Amino acid sequence: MSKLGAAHSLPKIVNLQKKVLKYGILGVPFGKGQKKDGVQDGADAIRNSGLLARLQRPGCEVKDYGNVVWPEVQPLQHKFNINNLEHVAACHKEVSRRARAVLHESDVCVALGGDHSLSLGSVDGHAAARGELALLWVDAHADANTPDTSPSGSAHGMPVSLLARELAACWAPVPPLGWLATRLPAKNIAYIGLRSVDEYERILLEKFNITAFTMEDVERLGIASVTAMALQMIDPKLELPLHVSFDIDSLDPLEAPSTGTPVRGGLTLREGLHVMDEAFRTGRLSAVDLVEVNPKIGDQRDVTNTIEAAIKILEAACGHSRRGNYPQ
Ligand SMILES: [Mn+2]
Repeated sequence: MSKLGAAHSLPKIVNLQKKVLKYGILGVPFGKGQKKDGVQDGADAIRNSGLLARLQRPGCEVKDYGNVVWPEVQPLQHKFNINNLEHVAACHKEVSRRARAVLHESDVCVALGGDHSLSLGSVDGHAAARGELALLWVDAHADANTPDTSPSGSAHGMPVSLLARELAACWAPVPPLGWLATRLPAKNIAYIGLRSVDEYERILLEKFNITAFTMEDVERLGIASVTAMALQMIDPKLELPLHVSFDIDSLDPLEAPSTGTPVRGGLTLREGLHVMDEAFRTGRLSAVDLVEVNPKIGDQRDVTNTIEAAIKILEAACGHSRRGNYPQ
């Protein structure tokens, strides 16, 4: 069998790691983009399980920037099918500002959720700091409803439609979200892990030709091919900053049960780790979202398993290799 050093990408990692990479952690204790109590406590629950100490390694410096704090909001009369719109808009405007600031001092911004609506802010802040991005959305769901097509009105099911340039024509301007400047080309977006796609989302993904590897594709092609193709398609010239938005519900509920909208038949933790390992190995990973961990769902064992899975994914984002790392 192959020796440890014979694997294809190992020498490249050594080159990349001549530089010490700085990671900034930003907690987003926000859950009003969905309906279940508890997800707002996800960031602190992950931190309190020893996250920072776990992520540190030679070649990787991790700084905690604390939790995002956003201004009090007044209830808003509006016609949009976005629940808690005033809170969503106020929080993620601040997430955007903070993520941008973190990226001025760090190589990588890690946004810890909180629900997936926070990616409105983290992607916007990332784009403000670094320009055009490639976005890899790892999720059981497409999160691509527009305010008009959303069955629930929950903002965590809408961020992709609100961030994608071509989809902007599909929703009327929402004044409280006027700060949201990012319009990512649809060709820069790919999904991995889909298995619960709403009818109108299906139409939008097809219409705008958004790269989507569902669980069926993972089944047929394997996670290694799917990941390589996704990264290639969103950034064919291998030059763009990479944003990985990782919803813990992409993992199978047997691996990560404490989440608000679990769907059976998902990625194994090993498959999730592979995606993040490869994202790190591009050398262009500059933002990660880890969202939808809800420590109020399930029993203690469920919560522990879910947090542990989240930390393992974040370790991979920090370059912890299952092959072992070299000393600096
Ligand atoms: Mn999601």
